Amino acid sequence: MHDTPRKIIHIDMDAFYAAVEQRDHPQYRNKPVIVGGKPDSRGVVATCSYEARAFGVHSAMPSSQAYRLCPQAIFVKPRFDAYRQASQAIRDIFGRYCDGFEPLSLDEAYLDVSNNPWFHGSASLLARQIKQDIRRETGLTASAGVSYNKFLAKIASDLGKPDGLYIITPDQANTLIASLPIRRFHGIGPATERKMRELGIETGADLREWSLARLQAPFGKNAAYYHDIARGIDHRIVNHHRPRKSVGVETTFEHDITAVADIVHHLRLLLDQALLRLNDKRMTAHALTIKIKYRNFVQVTRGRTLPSPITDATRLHPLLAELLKNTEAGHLPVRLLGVTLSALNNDIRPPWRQLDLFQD
Ligand code: DCP
Ligand code: MG
Repeated sequence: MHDTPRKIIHIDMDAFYAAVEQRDHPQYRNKPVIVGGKPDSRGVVATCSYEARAFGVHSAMPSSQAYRLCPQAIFVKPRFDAYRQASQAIRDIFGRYCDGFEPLSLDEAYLDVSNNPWFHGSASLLARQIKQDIRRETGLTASAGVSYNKFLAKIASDLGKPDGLYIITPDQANTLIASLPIRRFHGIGPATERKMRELGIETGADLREWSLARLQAPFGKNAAYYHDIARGIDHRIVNHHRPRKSVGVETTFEHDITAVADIVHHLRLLLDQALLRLNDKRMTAHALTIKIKYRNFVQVTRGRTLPSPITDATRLHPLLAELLKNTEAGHLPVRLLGVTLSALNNDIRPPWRQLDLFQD
C-alpha cells in the first residue's frame, strides 16, 4: 500500500495535568500530586504525578482509593484553562515542523514526518528537537515515539516514558510486539483485554497465533485490526488537523419566502442545527452571522460578536430578529438563508457526570 516506509512521530506529554500543576506550583515539585476530585467526595483521579504513581495511584481511580494508597498526596482540582494553554503551545510547536498533525487529545498527537526536510530527514532527530522545544517553551516534558506507523509510534512513546525518545525500527517491531502484554496495544481496551485473556491471549505473540478467520468469530469487524497490529501492520493515515474557524449551515428554499415570521422561523432552525454541530465538536462560539440571498441573487450577511459563549439558542432569538431589521427581509423574496457560528473555542469542560465529580 505504501511504497516507501512512512515516518510517524507520536508525542504524549508526561503526567500532563499534574506536570502543569507542578510547574505552576513549585511547592508541589517532587511530591505526589493527584489532580481530580477531592478524596472525601465521589471524585475520580484525572491523573497524578509520577511520585504518586509509585504508590499505585492512577487515572480513573476513585479519589478515596487514591487517598488510602497515598494519604500524603497533594490533591488539586483541575485547571482546564491552564491545560488548554499548554496544549495550544505544544500544537504551535508541532506546526513549526510539519504542515499537518493529528491531535488525539490535549496532550498527544501523531505527526507524519515522512517528507520532513529537517535534520536530513531524520525523524528521531526531529523528535528530539520537538521535545527540546516543548521543554524550553512550556517547562513540561514530553515522550516521543518514532516508528513507521501510528500503532507502533504510540507504543514507542509509552515505552520511553517519562521524558522518553523511543524508536521502533521495522526489524525490531515483531519481536517487540510479541513480548508485549496486549493491554499495551492502543485499541485494546479493558473489555477486549478481558475477552482476549479468556481466550488465552495475553501477549502479542499469543495474538499472532490467531488467524483472521478465527479472530472474526469473537471480535467481528475489529478482527482485521487485531490481526494486523499483531504483525506490526497499520495503514491508518495521520489525519491532518485543520483548526476549524466556523460552523455554518444553510438552506435553499424550493419556493422563495418573504414573510419575516417565516424567515425568523427558518433562521431559528438553522441556528439549532449549527449549535448541535458545535456541541458534537465540543466547541463554543462567540459570534453569530446570518446570511440572506434574495431572489435576485444579491447576498448580504449580518453578524454580531457576543461577550459570552453562545450556548442557549433561545437567548439569541431576539438577536436574529434584530439582525434582520437591517436587511430587505419582508420586502424582497428570499431564496437562501444561512447561519454561521464563529470565534470558536474548544470547550474542554468535562462531561456533566465528571464535572460533578470534580466539585468539592
Ligand atoms: N485524563 C483524564 N482522565 C483519564 C485519563 C486522562 O482526565 N481517565 C487527562 C489527565 C491527563 C491527560 O488527560 O493528564 C492526558 O492523559 P494521559 O493518558 O496521556 O496521561 P498523563 O499525560 O497524565 O500521563 P502519561 O505520562 O502516562 O501520559
Ligand atoms: Mg500523557
